Amino acid sequence: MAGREQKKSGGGGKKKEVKKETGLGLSFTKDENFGEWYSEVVVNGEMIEYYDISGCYILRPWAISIWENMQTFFDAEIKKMKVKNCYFPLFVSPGVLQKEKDHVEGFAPEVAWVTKSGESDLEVPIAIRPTSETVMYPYYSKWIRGHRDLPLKLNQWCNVVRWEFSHPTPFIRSREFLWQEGHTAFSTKEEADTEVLQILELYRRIYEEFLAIPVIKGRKSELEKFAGGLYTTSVEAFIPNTGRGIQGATSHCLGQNFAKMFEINFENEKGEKAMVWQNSWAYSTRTIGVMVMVHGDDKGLVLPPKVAAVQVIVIPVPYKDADTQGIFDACVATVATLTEAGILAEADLRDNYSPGWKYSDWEMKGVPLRIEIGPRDLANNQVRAVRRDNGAKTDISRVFLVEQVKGMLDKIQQNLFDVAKQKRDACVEVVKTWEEFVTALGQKKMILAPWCDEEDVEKDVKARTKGEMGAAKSLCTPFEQPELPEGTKCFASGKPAKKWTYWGRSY
Ligand code: 87F
Repeated sequence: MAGREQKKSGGGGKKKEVKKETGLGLSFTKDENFGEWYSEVVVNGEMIEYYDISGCYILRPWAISIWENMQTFFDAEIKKMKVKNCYFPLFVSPGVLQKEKDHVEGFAPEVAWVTKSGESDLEVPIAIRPTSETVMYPYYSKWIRGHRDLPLKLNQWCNVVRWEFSHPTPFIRSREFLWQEGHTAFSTKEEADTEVLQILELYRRIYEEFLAIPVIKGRKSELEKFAGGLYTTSVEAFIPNTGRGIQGATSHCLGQNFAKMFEINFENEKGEKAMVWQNSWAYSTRTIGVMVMVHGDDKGLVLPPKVAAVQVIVIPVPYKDADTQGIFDACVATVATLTEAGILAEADLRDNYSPGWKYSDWEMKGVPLRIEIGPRDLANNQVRAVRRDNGAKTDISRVFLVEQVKGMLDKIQQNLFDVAKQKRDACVEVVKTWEEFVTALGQKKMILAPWCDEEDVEKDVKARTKGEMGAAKSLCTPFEQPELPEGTKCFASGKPAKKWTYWGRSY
């Protein structure tokens, strides 16, 4: 495998026997060696091909189609909110990047630079955008003059580059990734505050309604927020196998920090000079990685029907001297009927593979529903449907094909969410004391604890939990707060607790 980062395999990395003659099947299990399992699933499921630059991956059509399904939803929703799409350049001049020193400072090592064209050095090196604040905001300053120019709501679908040095993982941590970045400016803080939550709700829907992954909406701590902004909200997911939280998407209120730096001013209704209030928000191809980690199993990918490029795969099961042509015709007719009804269906009519081989192949690719048609099905005017999520087999009369398949796809979508939520909830531990916290952390839990909300205390938690597996940090303070009884103490400092906050190791 060219360019594949070789991980030192630790304990429990036993390779399973691979079916030699077919090359199908995974050699690692999700529970025994999650890291290797993940790498193998994204490659064998045809989402990713490894590339010869570390941290860069080829996104194959199977992955891009999932991205596009989410994009279609999100793009339509933000257009309803009057957000307009645009495109700003990939390159950033060093002057403008440095202008905004404070926020770039911590990120500087991750900025990639172009220093040459051909053999000659560029007069001034040019940065590649890691995010587009410094690219866009000088033009916001130019375009915004009076209150009638507001709100200004722009979004772009693009790639960004962050030259990460920690261990790269397809979709989850890559040096180049795809995202949307929204950048909006308002005359009042109230409008900005409202939009932050509207966008966060769209991110929740992407995860919960499309990817069938439960997330927690909340606010980031002062230490974990985007340092350039006023406050950061996020949706947080959890990966039970690794016991790590993962930030799913962020919606920031930037306040007036960037307006100050970039002089984004306007004349308000009273004719006075005022500064705009800004937001920025993004979700990225990381979403796809979370989906693979949460739903995938030992047979490969498991795709939620709402994002799958193929929802139903129809496979002929010919038998000796049975009516092979009749079976093939029934497969084609089944696909036509489903397609007509708006269901994404395909037939696998390849004659150089056995039905069993095809089953494994489409299971690896995570197609939600398989329809098998054999001689008995043909005789009874029925098909056999097999669910990818739980393996359940049902015989369906071809008379009720469309409604039954639609119903099953809905059930699969719901079941994936329910099972994921059940597993996530089983990993949540409510703790009150430091001892309980440490124990729960050792058990790979996502921990809900009463906290004094002080930055130094979070730093202290990080320091006290430092180790091979990485330190614990706050994930978010959920908007949905359980009752906090009077007199409850902070789990880490013993001071009066202000909020319930989620803690854990994270990606
Ligand atoms: C890496 C290098 C340089 C993250 C970076 O979250 C700068 C940055 O500003 C950087 N990594 N960030 C924060 C990005 C904040 C914000 N940008 C717009 C978002 C949403 C979309």
